[in-house]
Amino acid sequence: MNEEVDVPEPEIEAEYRLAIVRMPSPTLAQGIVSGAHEPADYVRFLQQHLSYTAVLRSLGLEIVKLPSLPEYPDAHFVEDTAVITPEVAVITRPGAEQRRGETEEMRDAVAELRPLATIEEPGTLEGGDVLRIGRQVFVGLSKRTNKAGAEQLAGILEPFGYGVRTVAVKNSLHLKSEVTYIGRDTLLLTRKWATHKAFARFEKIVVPDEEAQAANALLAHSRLLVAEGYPQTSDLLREAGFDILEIVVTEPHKMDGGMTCMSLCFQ
Ligand code: CIR
Repeated sequence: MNEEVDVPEPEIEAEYRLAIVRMPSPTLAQGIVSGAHEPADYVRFLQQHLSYTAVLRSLGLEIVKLPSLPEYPDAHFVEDTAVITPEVAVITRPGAEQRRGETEEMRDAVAELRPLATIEEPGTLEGGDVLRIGRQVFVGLSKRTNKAGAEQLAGILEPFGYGVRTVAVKNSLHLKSEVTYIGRDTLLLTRKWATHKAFARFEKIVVPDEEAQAANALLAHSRLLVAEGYPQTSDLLREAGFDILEIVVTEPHKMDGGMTCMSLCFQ
């Protein structure tokens, strides 16, 4: 695993064929929340999830829709359960113990699509901590993802030519809560990450402090899905020439999830 040195130039692809999503469960109000949010509303969540899925479909992605899992109230945040590259699907081992069982439910869905690898104990890893930009992979070491998990991921991906580098994530759920790749060699990120040396070589758009939740955006087919309700961020992106689609995600935000978290998009 590479801690300091730059890894190969990325080959970036965001032309996806498939998106795996999972229907939200009526139990979602029992999901994990970090702060004193108003609880997410199931019906509104469902509407927002359907709109999100419809947008991905309208961009040409085929949607694999998995059923809700009432025993796992956070299971619609499918991103955390697998890391999918063109070569392999890595089934994760969430640091949140109450989410661990979600991965077995994802294993079956991806087994036909890719060779499988698995993060094993004592490793923990959640997909929200994995920022893949072509063959360059940044792994956030957070409360959910530990060094053993990152090392296992590196051991799986490096033989395929990926460079894997860890970055410490403090005071935030996941790396991608703070930093996402939006195409054109550019990162959308919060101010505290803007000067991080790991990301020195990228162009950057820094979200205003009061719009920190807007940093999680999803690039798909040259369109950028961003959270609706963050006008300064949307203006910055439009001014920089990004083709944005604003999506309402008030309910996922109440559960600390966002745009990337609700799908696994891949070729
Ligand atoms: C959790 O705490 O695990 C969920 N409530 C939110 C997960 C969001 N996932 C993501 O950002 N990749």
